Amino acid sequence: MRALLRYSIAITAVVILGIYLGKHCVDDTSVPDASADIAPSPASKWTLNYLQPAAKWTEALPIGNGRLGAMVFGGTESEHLQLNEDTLWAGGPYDPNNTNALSALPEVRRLIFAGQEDEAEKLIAAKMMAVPVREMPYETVGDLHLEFSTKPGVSDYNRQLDLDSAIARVTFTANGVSYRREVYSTPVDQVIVMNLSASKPGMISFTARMTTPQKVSVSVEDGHDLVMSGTNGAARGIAGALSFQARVRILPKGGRLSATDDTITVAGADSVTLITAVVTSYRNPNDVGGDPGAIVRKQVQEAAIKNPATMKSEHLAAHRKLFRRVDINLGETEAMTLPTDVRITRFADGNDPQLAALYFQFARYLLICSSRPGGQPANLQGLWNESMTPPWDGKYTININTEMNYWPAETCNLGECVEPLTRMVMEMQEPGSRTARIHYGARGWVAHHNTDLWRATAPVDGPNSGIWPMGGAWLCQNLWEHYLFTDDKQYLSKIYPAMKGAAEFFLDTLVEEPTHHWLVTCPSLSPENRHPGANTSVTAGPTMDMEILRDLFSNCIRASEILGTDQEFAKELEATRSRLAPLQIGTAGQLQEWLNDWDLQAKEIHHRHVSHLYAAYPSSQIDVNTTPELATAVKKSLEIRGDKATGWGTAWRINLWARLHDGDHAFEILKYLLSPKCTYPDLFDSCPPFQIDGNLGGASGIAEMLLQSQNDLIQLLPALPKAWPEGSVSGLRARGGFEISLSWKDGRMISTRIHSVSGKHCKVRYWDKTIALDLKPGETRNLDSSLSVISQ
Ligand code: FUC
Repeated sequence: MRALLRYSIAITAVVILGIYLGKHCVDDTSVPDASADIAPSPASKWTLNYLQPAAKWTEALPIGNGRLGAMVFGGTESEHLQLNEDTLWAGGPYDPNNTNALSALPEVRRLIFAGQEDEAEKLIAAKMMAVPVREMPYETVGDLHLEFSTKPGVSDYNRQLDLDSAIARVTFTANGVSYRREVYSTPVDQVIVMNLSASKPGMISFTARMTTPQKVSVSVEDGHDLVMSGTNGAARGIAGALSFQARVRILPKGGRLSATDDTITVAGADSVTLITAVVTSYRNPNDVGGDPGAIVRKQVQEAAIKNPATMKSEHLAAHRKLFRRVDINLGETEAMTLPTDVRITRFADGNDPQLAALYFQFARYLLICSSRPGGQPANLQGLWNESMTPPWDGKYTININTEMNYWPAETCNLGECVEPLTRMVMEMQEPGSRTARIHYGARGWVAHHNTDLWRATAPVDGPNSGIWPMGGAWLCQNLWEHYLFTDDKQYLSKIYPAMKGAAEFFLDTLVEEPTHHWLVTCPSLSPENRHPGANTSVTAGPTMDMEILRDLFSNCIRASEILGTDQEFAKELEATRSRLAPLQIGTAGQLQEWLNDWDLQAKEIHHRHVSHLYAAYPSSQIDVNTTPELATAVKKSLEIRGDKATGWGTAWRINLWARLHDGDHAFEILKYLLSPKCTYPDLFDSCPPFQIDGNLGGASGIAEMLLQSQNDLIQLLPALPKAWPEGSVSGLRARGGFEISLSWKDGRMISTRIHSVSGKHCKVRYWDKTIALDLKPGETRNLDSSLSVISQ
């Protein structure tokens, strides 16, 4: 308790200092060499703080440059960096399509329409699933350990993750010596840099070694490089085809270096820098012929001779270019002075609005660190995974999780981070067209509910989750959103072929259901919810499929107009769209999840997925302004489903309640998301176990509470909860190419700034007042709470 009090006083002082510095010094990118500076950094409001080292992985702190990541444990007697590289997955290029699938398709459809979905499920399991039936897992690189000769007797311990500089820090005192450690993964030089320093010369001694569950050999080169070379694992009969290398260069100032076959010891150094590079031989899903040894040697060599201050300032600049675009203040209280793990346990008490702001910025940090242009998209765990067999293989689950990862990308001004997702969709077209042809005899391309590094697209895991042909179509919606936010026609012409191919698949595979003669998908399912028809999820025309198709077709039609192409195709889509099964309101007043009104009899009435509510979020087909009756049905469905779910299921509900303009309800759910039930001590989302989607979906929900821009209307503070009476946010993005900053007091907007990045016309609404604005790209307007234009 006394330690806590001492910490509180210290942090209060540094927070005040931090706020002061934040206001008065704009940038500190010209920082001197960190190894020379051992004073603890002032804790800024964007810092995660702890009073003890991480005892387990979900207490360690994530760093990453989009491709190369680490979890930093911050021990005093040892340091542990668990390493990840985003292309280190099991297996190699493979073709999982099942040549038996097509011949089984007519019978599967017949059984489903005859109400024998359980029989259909058996046939699907026997004939239509991928071979192998599971995809490849994402794997850990391994671990770098430093064992220090520091003995017990440590005081003033502090461990931080500074989101604004993307640096993990550890400071403590032992036997009269102050120690400081900084670790960051730089997107500029593609290496992880660790600086160790001490207040007295000659006080840093440790032995470095690497461990891993991978097949590797570890050696020491030139007395200062620890080199781990290996090959990835085989999985499910697919041989490992990747090689990889991790190289750690140890650069002491003062002291001595000595080595064994596989360890390096530093004795009595004044300071030490470690530079770690990891690369695999992956080039693209069909090419694994890279030379990781040559690349890591070059990366380490170049980083080792670079001026350390330059390396750090370039890292800070690259990170802050993205991170500093958005600022947010939801209110600040004394609770900010507590360690982050303690704050999570108390958030529901209602006295710590700043933790919601920190959670929001942490999600933006995670997206920046796990999804930078040129790398792989953020997977189920973003970039961070300690296992060879992570939960759900750490893959891309595209029946919600991957899409959710990118929900905050546009609203929270991180549009560049969508590039890896766009590239993944581009790469999925070719394998997806094989799956379309082999499994369905169709044109275009299709992906089911998962994909991996190799871009597998066939149905996996089992019929109850796998036989869902909408994964590619939903991903196209994320890409379309990027177009809506940027108005970038060049981008649109790049993604249009993927949208068109996704739509073509459905033109060839939609079938008429026998009762109403609506066009439906079959076989399919409402992600992963068993219906009471036959205690299986296998069905025809679930509501979500129809909603995704309405978006896909409408977007293609719109794109064909904008790009001046494919008029005939657009007409065909229009005709098909009008025959899709409509949205239906069930007897309980709810939006029906299936063609039949089964919702209230479903076994898992509180199911984590709220797939049929896709139309209200992330889509905007259902909107409180334009379709109030359907919005009421969505509300009813949400009430039936309940507020609590897995981490990501909870986050989805926040976005939905925000879209229903019920900020207080959204906030109540946020309290649950930001409690130990759904959040680990390091702020990682707990599904459980760890999945990054809840973090990213949660941030998106907070953004939706403050600003919405669907259906050509920018709405200011549409779902502001009473818990945040005063605050401000800057840099949020709105569809059409606008950037919005606003502030509020006593629950009312007091000022808003609209900046046109590329947009021209917009309609802005606050409460019941709406105005139309015409802006030139680059122009900024200020509005007050009456929505008067107060300056231009
Ligand atoms: C979906 C969800 C699970 C889990 C998995 C990764 O299948 O239904 O809860 O999040 O993805």
